[in-house]
Amino acid sequence: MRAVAVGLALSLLAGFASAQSLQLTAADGSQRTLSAAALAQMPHEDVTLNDHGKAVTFRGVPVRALATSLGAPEGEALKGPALATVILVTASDGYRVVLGLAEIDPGTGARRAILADSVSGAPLDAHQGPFRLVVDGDKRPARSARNVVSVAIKTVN
Ligand SMILES: Nc1nc2c(c(=O)[nH]1)N[C@H]1C(S)=C(S)[C@@H](COP(=O)(O)O)O[C@H]1N2
Ligand SMILES: [Mo]
Repeated sequence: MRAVAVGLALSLLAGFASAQSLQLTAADGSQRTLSAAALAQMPHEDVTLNDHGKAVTFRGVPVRALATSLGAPEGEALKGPALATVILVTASDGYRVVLGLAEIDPGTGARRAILADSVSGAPLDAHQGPFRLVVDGDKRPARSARNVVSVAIKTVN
């Protein structure tokens, strides 16, 4: 009975820990976990979401910086076959959004996109957090995946 209670407590803790971290997949297929605390230490930028006509400014880590840390090509290397590189963002409910790497590269498409971890100075609530994708300039919030759980670099075949 006691063992069951301890097991239950441990699995609840593990569930909480996984909800507060991101699963990352690098260009070479290797995987690692990034905690919310580690994400919070990375440089942040503000991006405003057009939420059905209402402007809401989020703060988060540029997706380009995450992609760079995962070995995605950058600078002069971002041409030829590298232009088939995409970033797959997946949420806890299975909602998926793909961004083309060149689209968000500052030297190419220069569209700013962040993985937001706060809004108005406060962490994101359970409805949308702990992480939400926010793409600058989108006319509607459809690409703004809430409850993001993983970010993966992929190459389209
Ligand atoms: N995880 C997840 N994110 C999502 C969606 C979803 O179904 N699941 N819907 C998208 C769409 S179509 C919109 S309009 C907004 C809606 O966010 P809201 O429910 O907070 O208004 O979230 C976007 N992000
Ligand atoms: Mo929507």
